[in-house]
Amino acid sequence: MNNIGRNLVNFKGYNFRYNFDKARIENADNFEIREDDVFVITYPKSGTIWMQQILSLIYFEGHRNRTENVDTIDRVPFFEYSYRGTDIENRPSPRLFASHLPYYLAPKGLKNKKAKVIYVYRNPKDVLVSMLHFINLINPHEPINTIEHFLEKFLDGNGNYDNLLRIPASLWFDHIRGWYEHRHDFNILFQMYEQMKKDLRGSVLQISRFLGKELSEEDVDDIVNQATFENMKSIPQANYAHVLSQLRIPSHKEGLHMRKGTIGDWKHHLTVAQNEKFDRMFQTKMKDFPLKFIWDING
Ligand code: PPS
Repeated sequence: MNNIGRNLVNFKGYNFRYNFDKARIENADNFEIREDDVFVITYPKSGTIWMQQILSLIYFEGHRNRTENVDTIDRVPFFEYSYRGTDIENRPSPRLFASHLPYYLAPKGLKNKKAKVIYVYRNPKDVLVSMLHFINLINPHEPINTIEHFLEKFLDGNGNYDNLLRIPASLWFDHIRGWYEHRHDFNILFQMYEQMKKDLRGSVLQISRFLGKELSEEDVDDIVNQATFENMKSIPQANYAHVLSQLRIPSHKEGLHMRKGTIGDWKHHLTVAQNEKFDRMFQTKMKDFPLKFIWDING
């Protein structure tokens, strides 16, 4: 029996997994931010692991040329979850972090605008489908969530996720709007998942420019090569395989985090009526929102 699907804890308006580091969130404003810290911020299922891998490859030569056998999660640990007991405070610089936190829970020091934030976003229909699969896989003993039920919850204007669904997050609309509307408080790059999928090389160059990292052509080739879905799926250090075994998730579920990695899988799951319902809510909630979304592979 694994623990990953256990109850959520709602704390300060956000649904954390039961094992979140409460003290860290309570004291986030006192967490000392260094100028060269980098935070990858995502709503779950939007490309977190992918960006963790890209940052590891950009920052660590040993990761790039595969001479070091360090898991990506140890290079870019979560801020609010301590899966591996990493002492994130005292790690040597540059410190890289991953986090699903909403903007209002982020450490205040990030607003000094020197440390960098990369916000990865993905079209929310694919986020929904990815999350539904994930939740049903990690909670094998629970009744399976149907897409109808899940859709209703995903679109729930109050953000009242019930515990059965176990979504370790708040409302998708609030998460992205919150970060975007407060973007001027941060030194932040908004990076679209679909753009990375369509042009990984261009995206790597954009990300490294933002980070002020100069890379040779050869470095970029290595990064792009090791950040493809197929390669990440086959590299245990890159795909959380060790974390899953630590959490006692059976090995056949190792595809859990690396499922399909495509754009537009929602088309295989949402009915026309469900899609229209989604679109109605999207139009209401995202009215006047300037970031564009790519909904299918030809988009
Ligand atoms: S989590 O659990 O919140 O950290 O999940 P997250 O990493 O944010 O999202 C998982 C989805 O990202 C896909 N993924 C990728 N897509 C394309 N290329 C690469 N390299 C890649 N790495 C991860 C992963 O397959 C999940 O999406 P789905 O749609 O479920 O396949």
